[in-house]
Amino acid sequence: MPETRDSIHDIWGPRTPHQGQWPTRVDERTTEEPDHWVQSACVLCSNGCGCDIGVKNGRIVGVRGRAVDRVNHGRLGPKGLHGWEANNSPDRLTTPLIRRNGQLEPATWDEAMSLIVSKSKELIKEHTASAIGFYTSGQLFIEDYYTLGVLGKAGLGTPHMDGNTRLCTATAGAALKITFGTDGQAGSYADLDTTEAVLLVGHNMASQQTVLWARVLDRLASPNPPQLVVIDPRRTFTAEQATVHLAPRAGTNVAVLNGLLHLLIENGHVNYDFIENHTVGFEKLVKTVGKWTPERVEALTGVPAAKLWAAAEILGTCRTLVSTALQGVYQSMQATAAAVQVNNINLVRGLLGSPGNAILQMNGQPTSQNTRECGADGDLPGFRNWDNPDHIKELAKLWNVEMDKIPHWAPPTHAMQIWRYCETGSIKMLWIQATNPAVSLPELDRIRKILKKKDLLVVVQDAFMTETAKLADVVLPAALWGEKTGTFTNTDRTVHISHKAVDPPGQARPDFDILLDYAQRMEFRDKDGAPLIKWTTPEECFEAWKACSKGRPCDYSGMSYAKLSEGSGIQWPCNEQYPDGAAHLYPDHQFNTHADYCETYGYDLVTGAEKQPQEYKANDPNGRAILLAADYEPPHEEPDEAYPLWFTTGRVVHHFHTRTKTGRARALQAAAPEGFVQLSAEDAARYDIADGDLVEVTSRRGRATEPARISGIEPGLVFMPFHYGYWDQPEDGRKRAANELTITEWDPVSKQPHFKYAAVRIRKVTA
Ligand SMILES: Nc1nc2c(c(=O)[nH]1)N[C@H]1C(S)=C(S)[C@@H](COP(=O)(O)OP(=O)(O)OC[C@H]3O[C@@H](n4cnc5c(=O)[nH]c(N)nc54)[C@H](O)[C@@H]3O)O[C@H]1N2
Ligand SMILES: Nc1nc2c(c(=O)[nH]1)N[C@H]1C(S)=C(S)[C@@H](COP(=O)(O)OP(=O)(O)OC[C@H]3O[C@@H](n4cnc5c(=O)[nH]c(N)nc54)[C@H](O)[C@@H]3O)O[C@H]1N2
Ligand code: SF4
Ligand SMILES: [Mo]
Repeated sequence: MPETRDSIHDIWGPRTPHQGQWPTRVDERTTEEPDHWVQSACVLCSNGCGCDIGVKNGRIVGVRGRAVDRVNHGRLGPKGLHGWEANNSPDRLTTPLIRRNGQLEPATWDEAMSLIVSKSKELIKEHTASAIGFYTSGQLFIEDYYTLGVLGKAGLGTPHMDGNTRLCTATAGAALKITFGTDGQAGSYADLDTTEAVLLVGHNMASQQTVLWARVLDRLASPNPPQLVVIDPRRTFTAEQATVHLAPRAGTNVAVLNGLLHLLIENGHVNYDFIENHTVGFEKLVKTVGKWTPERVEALTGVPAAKLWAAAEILGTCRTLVSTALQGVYQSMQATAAAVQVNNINLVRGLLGSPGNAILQMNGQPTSQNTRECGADGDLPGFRNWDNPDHIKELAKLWNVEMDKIPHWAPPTHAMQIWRYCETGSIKMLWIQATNPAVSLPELDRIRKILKKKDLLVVVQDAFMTETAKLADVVLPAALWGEKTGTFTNTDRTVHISHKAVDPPGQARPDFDILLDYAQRMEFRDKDGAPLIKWTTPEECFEAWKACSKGRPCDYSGMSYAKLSEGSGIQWPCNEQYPDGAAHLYPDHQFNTHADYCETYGYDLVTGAEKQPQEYKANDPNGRAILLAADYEPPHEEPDEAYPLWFTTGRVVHHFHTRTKTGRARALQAAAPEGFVQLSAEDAARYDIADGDLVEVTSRRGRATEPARISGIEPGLVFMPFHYGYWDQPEDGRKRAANELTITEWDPVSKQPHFKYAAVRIRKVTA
């Protein structure tokens, strides 16, 4: 059976050095010869690699990278090549389940949907739709999100809808809005093909977007390699390749980035023309970063002054620069404040909007961009501004409903607050879709308690019996990728279509069908009494979404299912001006900050308070980018005598999140069968811990026990991957999930929780 390469051991595959045009290499892995191939793209990270699904006798038997795809030029990584095996797992949910007398029992679709609908109607009657909350995902399709967004906002009228994207890319969205006026990535992956320098902040690209990293490795192997600056407290695969690796103390990103900005300005490595003509806020930035001399940065962060200088020299002298940020920024202290400083580095140098220049406030999940675009989270569809009545009016017109039906009297409720309302009892029905909060949210003991509450009806829509589904009142079996048709958008605005290749198992149904069924049974109407949801197929929904997006930055109006199926990935905006999509936003350095167009009127970075529209309009940036300064703030919980170590969490290359898929792909699970506690050699010696010893980690919120792994990490810091929940719990029954330990706190602006810091203590349990 063709397996073109061993991606489990050789993660990135053989080098194809390049400069300017990344060569094609088609990776394929099938377990049987397919009788046909179906066009799709991978959904196991935000990279969105184009692939074809191999089908034999109605079953998925493998995948093959699409040579013509603009994202991956044929390549696939270990998750992409193996993850599909989960579709065929015998563990798939095949029938709805309803909890009766404490037990989840098989039920018909009609019983399950009737129960959800009668509960919804009862709650609306007694408490208004505000008693209903949705906790959705970054892993569904555009068609699902848009349907959900419309039925939630114009059907039910509940403000309580957000996704696990709050844990993932809320900060990416916030940072882009704050600097450029609206969400949307200012650059393309292709910029990596020519750029002179790459800055990766809190982003372990080598493990987390393996195919994108292959693109970087191929540049590094070329005669004209880019310089690489990596900021990460751990010596990751990514950091190993760095020209300069800054390893700051966890939680000190703002100090390091301010130190870099200070050196850029002090050394005159800034583009004053650009700053003067295309930005606002430079003076305040100069003042704020001026305090962050290399010596002061070193004292606070542990980054040697000479290394900061070396990094600033690269960032200050390169003629093109691609900067990225991910969870080491978004889930760490001062998330939005730090992410915005990454934007500021490119801005003060004027490196934006042209080949080789990009700011990628990375996404993580395959479709989290779409949760934000379609308004299935705390955003409005089409990057509209909840505080701008004209934007609400546009939506009301589009959906043919009264303006007041659409909640806009306060910011949409963010996920952490939704969970709080469930805890306090004002939300009485929580519909969870394509996410596994009983493993992925902070402070799991609290989350389990909430899910078990008698006065909260929990609906879980998933393909597997997850830790969360086990605690649900109603379980809806969902079709997975490959079993349904839809579209989605990767980090660099590339939209792919994924066609249905096989039927879902048993009675499992596509999420789209489940949502339409709910809308129909709820009898949602527009203001003329016609059905609110006017589409019955994914393609019709895509057409409706195109109309909603037209004229907004994420303009899909020039795309169609046919066009997406002919090629292999189209970037938005795609419209009359850009019929084949645009590689760069802001080529003319005109940004989306006009008061009547922008997605936010801004925030106070320290308190998170949203600014008043009048305040923004009085100083309308009118198309200039906003250089927002932020000073360093110490964290609330710091190591002390009782909990003397820092704790941080993240990922490994072979697993995706709570492993519902990768844990069911034989070779991936075999490559990383269990979690670990990563320690520095210094700390291991101090606590008399050897590699492989079982170590108990305790925080103020819980404990978890895993084997020690002694390797490249800053002393004083302990790392655990968060992949290991309980569905395949080892015999000993010990608590092992990293999120037993994490803290219920979030960034004031983006409301993204702090998975990357907590104070802990450790002890050896057994050798
Ligand atoms: N293999 C694999 N790939 C994935 C995923 C997966 O689960 N597995 N998930 C996808 C998703 S949804 C996401 S969001 C992305 C996440 O991708 P990444 O953000 O790259 O992954 P993480 O491991 O969460 O965190 C990145 C790094 O942040 C560092 N870090 C921790 N604290 C700090 C800090 O204070 N400052 C700095 N500068 N760095 C810090 C950690 O050491 C870690 O190496 O990956 C996507 N790709
Ligand atoms: N400690 C710590 N915690 C973290 C993080 C961290 O770095 N550290 N990272 C956070 C981040 S960035 C993320 S993105 C989250 C991820 O956390 P989760 O979203 O909880 O993780 P997944 O395991 O991807 O859960 C997705 C679920 O959707 C199901 N599913 C997949 N496809 C479909 C579909 O098409 N339809 C339906 N209905 N279901 C489907 C899967 O079976 C799975 O149960 O975790 C967050 N939690
Ligand atoms: S890099 Fe991401 S999208 Fe590409 S194959 Fe790997 S998991 Fe899939
Ligand atoms: Mo994520």
